[in-house]
Amino acid sequence: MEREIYDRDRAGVSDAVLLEDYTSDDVFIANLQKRFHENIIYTYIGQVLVSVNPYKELPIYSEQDIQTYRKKYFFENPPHVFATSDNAFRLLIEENRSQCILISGESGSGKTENSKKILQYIAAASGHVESVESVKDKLLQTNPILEAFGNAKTNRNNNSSRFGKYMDINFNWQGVPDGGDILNYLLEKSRIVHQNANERNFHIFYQLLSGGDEQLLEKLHLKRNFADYSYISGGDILPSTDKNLDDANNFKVVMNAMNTIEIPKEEQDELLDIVASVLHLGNITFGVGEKGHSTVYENEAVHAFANILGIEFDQVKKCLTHRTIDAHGDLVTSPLNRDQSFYARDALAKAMYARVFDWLVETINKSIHTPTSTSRVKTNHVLGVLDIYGFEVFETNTYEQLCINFCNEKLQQLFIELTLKQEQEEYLKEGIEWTPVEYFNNKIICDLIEEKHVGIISLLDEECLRPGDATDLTFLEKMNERLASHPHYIFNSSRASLVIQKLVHRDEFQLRHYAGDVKYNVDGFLDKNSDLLFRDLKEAMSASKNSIIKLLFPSSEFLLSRKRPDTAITQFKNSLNNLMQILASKEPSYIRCIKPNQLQTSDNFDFELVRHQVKYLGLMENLRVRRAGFAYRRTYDAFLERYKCLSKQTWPNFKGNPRDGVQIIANELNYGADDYRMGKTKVFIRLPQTLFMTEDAFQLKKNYVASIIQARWKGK
Ligand code: AOV
Ligand code: MG
Repeated sequence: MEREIYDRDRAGVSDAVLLEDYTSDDVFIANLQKRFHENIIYTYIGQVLVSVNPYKELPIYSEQDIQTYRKKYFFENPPHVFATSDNAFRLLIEENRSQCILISGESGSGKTENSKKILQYIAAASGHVESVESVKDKLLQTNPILEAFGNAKTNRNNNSSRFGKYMDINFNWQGVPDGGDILNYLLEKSRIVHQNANERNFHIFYQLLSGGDEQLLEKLHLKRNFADYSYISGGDILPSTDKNLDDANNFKVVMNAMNTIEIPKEEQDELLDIVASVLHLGNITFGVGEKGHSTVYENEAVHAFANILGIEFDQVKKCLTHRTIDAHGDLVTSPLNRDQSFYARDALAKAMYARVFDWLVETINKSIHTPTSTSRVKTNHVLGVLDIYGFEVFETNTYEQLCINFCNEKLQQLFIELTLKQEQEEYLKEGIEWTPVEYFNNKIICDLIEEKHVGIISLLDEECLRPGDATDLTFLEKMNERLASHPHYIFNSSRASLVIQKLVHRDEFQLRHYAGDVKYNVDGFLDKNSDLLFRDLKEAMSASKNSIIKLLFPSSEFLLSRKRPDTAITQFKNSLNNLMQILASKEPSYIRCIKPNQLQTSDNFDFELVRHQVKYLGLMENLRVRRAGFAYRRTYDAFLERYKCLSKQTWPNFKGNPRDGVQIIANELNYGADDYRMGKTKVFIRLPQTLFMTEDAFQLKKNYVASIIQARWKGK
């Protein structure tokens, strides 16, 4: 029998469900390691795909590979992201069930690369229809633009996505992609004004300076030297050989992508004006004038900033050194001190960039929206791909990690809802006897964070809105008081045990997340959550001649006395809950990505580092649940259709009840009594071996029949 593509056990086992000892993480990881060293990066846990980043180009993503996985069942080929893509694609097209693929894993584990492969697969597998080729191009070209503006070099990943992304791909009735829609989450905007050692700001700044031609740079009053700009010279400015950091070339790629997306030339120009103006803004500095009030140094940067954005020079100076408050209809202006001016400047830079990023996503969406978007809602022809930050535990964790880890709690909750609960319900519906699996339901942690009036988010918002002396520490005190008895909330107090007193500092609290304990330092929580931008800055921006900036800072924002906008974390919570609703309406597939080492090098598998991730991704729990249940199930009709050739009684057509036909095949192949169950409409198979054995018999038969036919032809 041909074993080229059928070689599932070349190294280790292709499905961890097959491991003898499925409770040991050592065994599980050793299997991943063995495969990794054979350049086999994909492994299943049932239908969950585990992917280990190879940190080198492997010849496994060609057009030929796409064809290998096209219209094949999971178990016919070795594990691959193309198999996951094909499975989702076919359930969507053939069974009209809308799908989503959820990709998670820590920074640098390969989420974004896998998400691109899914898109590549869908674009190639969905056939070539002239009228939609441009839509496919557009969908593919959204990546370089969003990466230029939303990705950066970090210590963990040279091309780290600093935002979460959910993308819907829409299909027309022929099963061809005809549009899409992107939702973005929580751009890490603090990066605009500060980068850690060896990290960089968002790629676009370096790309513009390296790739823009002389004329463009002159128009934008820019010099080619990174070190001249304070917002991008704090971290790493050394040239690199990584293609992700080939700034000059990537600038061309981005500008081409903008043309493909059909962003008009004038808007492209205005967009680059804004990028340049942020660089200039970072070079505006302040001195101390009369009475300790802040004054703007009149350097080139202030002029360039005012000039490029088309704002009066005096207004720029004034908005950076004053603050106006609306006191019940009376506008009261007071001068800022030097520190406050720097704060205002940085707040403006972050607001400008974050709003422009949102604008960019919206502009891309307009370009890729399906023309008949109303009819799309009615069909289930949508495949969503979620590429979002995994669980984070650093030396010091703060506001951003709380948001990210909260997001992971919500995804885990969804996983429980969708997979475990549904799984149990299906057994019930099909009348299959089954002992429910014990699993930890993390709803208690989600509630601890988000429950109205009593959760951490509510307490934080309360402190942000409380006038007077609210500080990060009063917020912490409030939590310590209100959440003291919660089993997942740990804090330092004189009554706490010595171990905890030593472990959790006075300015920290610890959460017992589903994936492990994380300590959070409260420093900066109130500030980041309030996300204040002084009125004077908004007013100046709304006066800009740059139409994008004008649009993003509408005068209504400060003229109409509106309700205070939601805090950052509340906005995040709302958008997450919206995402959960979208995902819950779809059938999920999971890709769990693992980073093999911290050095970003190939052929290097750090066992302990992987163990850490296996734990945080909850993979052993995944495996336990899979083993406890029936890994595969198929309707009687579908099973019989494929395997009817395996018994004389069912071949070529079985006239009776399909359930009886399946039973005949199970008997013929000597299925063990415990290997399968017959439900009301489906056959349930416990382990992949049984399925593989069935598939092997099928392949043998197929080859045998083919050889007979061939022999007959030759004989003629
Ligand atoms: P991430 O998306 O999970 O990190 P990426 O997908 O950006 O991680 O992967 C990081 C780098 O690893 C890429 O730039 C590639 O160099 C390499 N890589 C990943 N997957 C593959 C693959 N299948 N084949 C070859 N190289 C690969 V983050 O966005 O930081 O959380 O925020
Ligand atoms: Mg990424």
